[in-house]
Amino acid sequence: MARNCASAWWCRRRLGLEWQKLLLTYVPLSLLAGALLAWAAYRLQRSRQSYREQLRRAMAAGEFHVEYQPVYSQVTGRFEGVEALMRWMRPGTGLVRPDIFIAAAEQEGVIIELTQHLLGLIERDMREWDTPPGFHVGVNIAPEHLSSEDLVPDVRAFVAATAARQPLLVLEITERSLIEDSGRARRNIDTLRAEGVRVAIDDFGTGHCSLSYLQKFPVDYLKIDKGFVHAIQPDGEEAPVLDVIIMLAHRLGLSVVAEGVEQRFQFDYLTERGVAFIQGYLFSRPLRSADFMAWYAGQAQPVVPD
Ligand code: G
Ligand code: G
Ligand code: MN
Repeated sequence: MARNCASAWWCRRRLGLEWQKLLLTYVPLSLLAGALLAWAAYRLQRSRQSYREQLRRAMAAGEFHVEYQPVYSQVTGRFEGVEALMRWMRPGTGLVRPDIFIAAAEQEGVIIELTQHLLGLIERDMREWDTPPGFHVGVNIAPEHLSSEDLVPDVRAFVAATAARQPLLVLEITERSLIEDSGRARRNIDTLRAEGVRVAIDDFGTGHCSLSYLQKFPVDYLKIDKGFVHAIQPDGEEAPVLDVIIMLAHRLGLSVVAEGVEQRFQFDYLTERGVAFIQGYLFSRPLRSADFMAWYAGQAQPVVPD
């Protein structure tokens, strides 16, 4: 090196310039690498954070809201209730599908907490409503909650908190709840029905066949899954499985709620067969509380869909 350097001073200066060049190239690069590493570590930690913690954090952060889908009574020609459907708007991700986060909450043992959170959100929303006494409010209850010690106090707290509106609470339970019951679910249902709460079997016909359970369990409504409604043909051809379910429900003294009704011909088919309640996009999608209130205010007169 000494041979290339004209003087010691020049040599030192050359060396300094080399270092400067190195620093200018590698410092930003290493900073970038560090940032990337930190981001990767954050992502890893977030994905390792259990779903349970993520759900709890989301509840605390207020990321859940409720949408309400109106239910039409063909007996009165009015909207006599809603089904409450939970929604998770996750920052950075968007809307998480409820079947995914509900299933995760069930697996991770937080479905009871999540449903308690839901009940609190409904209570808050209902303070703004002006629905008449007896307005149906359907809430989906998971099997674990139904057969827990929490259900009766949770429901009583909800009824007390919404006493100003006097809603008729409808617990929507699945066929799975009936099959897995060890006795407590039945006792909970008996207790709550005696206090004026009603029970609906949700998504009927999609789970395991529970005809024998239907006879043993005291329930009030049977909600026909939208799959059967979508089997109705526009030409009026018969849908035999649907017809049998409707007849069975009526023989058992249950009112029928049809879900997923999108078309007028489906509405006609169902009402001709005495289906009392209709829910679906034909009338309305699930709406946020404020949108539901505005929509409901416009429904003062009985309606018949075109
Ligand atoms: O609204 P929709 O597609 O988005 O709901 C999908 C499924 O998630 C439905 O089967 C519905 O029963 C279920 N679901 C929606 N909200 C709740 C809730 O609050 N609790 C439970 N247990 N299920 C819910
Ligand atoms: O709890 P349950 O599985 O019944 O929830 C009802 C589901 O059906 C929700 O996911 C809701 O968004 C959806 N839904 C409501 N009305 C309609 C409809 O008219 N058509 C279809 N395809 N889905 C509907
Ligand atoms: Mn439901």
